[in-house]
Amino acid sequence: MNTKSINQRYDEAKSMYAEYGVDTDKAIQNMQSVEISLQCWQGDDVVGFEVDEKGLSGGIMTTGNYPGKAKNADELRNDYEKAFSLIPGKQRANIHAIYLETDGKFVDRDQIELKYFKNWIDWAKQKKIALDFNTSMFSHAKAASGYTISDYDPAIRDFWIEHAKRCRDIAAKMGEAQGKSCLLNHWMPDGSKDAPVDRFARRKLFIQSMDRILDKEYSKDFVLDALESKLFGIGVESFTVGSAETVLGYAISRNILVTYDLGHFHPTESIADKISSTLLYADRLLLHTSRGVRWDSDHVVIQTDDLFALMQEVVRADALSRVNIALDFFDASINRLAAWIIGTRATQKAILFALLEPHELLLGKEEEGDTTARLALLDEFKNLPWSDVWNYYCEISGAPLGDKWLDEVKKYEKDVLFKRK
Ligand SMILES: [Mn+2]
Repeated sequence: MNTKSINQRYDEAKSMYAEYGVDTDKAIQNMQSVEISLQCWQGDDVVGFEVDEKGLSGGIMTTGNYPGKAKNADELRNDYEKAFSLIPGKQRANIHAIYLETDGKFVDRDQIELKYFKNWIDWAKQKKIALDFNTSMFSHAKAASGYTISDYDPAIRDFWIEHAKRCRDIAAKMGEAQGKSCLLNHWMPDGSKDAPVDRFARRKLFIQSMDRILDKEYSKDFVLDALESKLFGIGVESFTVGSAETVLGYAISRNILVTYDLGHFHPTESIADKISSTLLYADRLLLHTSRGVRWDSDHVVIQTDDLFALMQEVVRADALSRVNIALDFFDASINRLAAWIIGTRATQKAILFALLEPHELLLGKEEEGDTTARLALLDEFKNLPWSDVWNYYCEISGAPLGDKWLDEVKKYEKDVLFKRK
């Protein structure tokens, strides 16, 4: 499609939407203020740049061995830049604590400091993007029992509490440096393969430790703490300390954000339905877009009904300004930049689709009790030319249209990724 036909199609879409009372220009304007945080761990299969005493580095379980993954922070940042250039709008970079740069020196998790993230901060400043941050409570000898902040051993708990406190300090300084709050997500894998006899004890330890982590007050202008629940994981099938209820109750009572990950709930449980219920009690939410497939919570997010329903609920609640949105998945079986781009563009499309919904019209039908019209229109509206609005948004943002980004990724793969040792 050339620019002329993109503009022409947009003009037609604009008048079609106007018939239903929707202003497409305004929807695009709203899109421009949405930042999606891209997870660094998709770029290198959650390995990170830690150096242990023997000079080795660890990693979490990923599947796939697609060639060309980033082996150091410079490569990862280059990959990020390429991906950002193929996505409309301005996004953020989401860094895990294990992506520190220590110049070959062993620095344990309870010793991390801001200086090890200086390159990330300088890079973000130069690229005019914001950073988000995450505690890394996995792939470590002190997480071997399956528990971190709810371990029965106080020394283990102290170690991870110190890690998280340092992460908060780093995140607050990142936020201060970028003039925008840094979102710090707290997730820990604590749980067990088989059912414990004392769930209560673990959860009490969990909240006591979290209270110690959050003890120091930081301005929310610098750091926003979020706590993420999970249903289960591999090897943690029967009991997760940070279950949905544990985390929701904690987050609401401590006035921090709760994180809803699309892959962390029962397969038929609607995360969309949680938006309006949670926002009655919380100021803000963090959303992790992902895609659960059977027992895996971390497939690349695509345009599923779940994703569309989630963003519809956010927009219908007029809550775009009350949510932070981040990707959370890792797939080592496909091109890693493509994974970022597919996931971000799918998430953006779901938001744009929601922004283009003829909301007033549907609301009128609902208030009149005309549920027939509500259902009929909701289904018909799926076929309005929202992809013409998307293409126009890509065009004015300087991002590739349709599948054109894939050619760029293939070229980068040939020129850069496949040449990596
Ligand atoms: Mn997540």
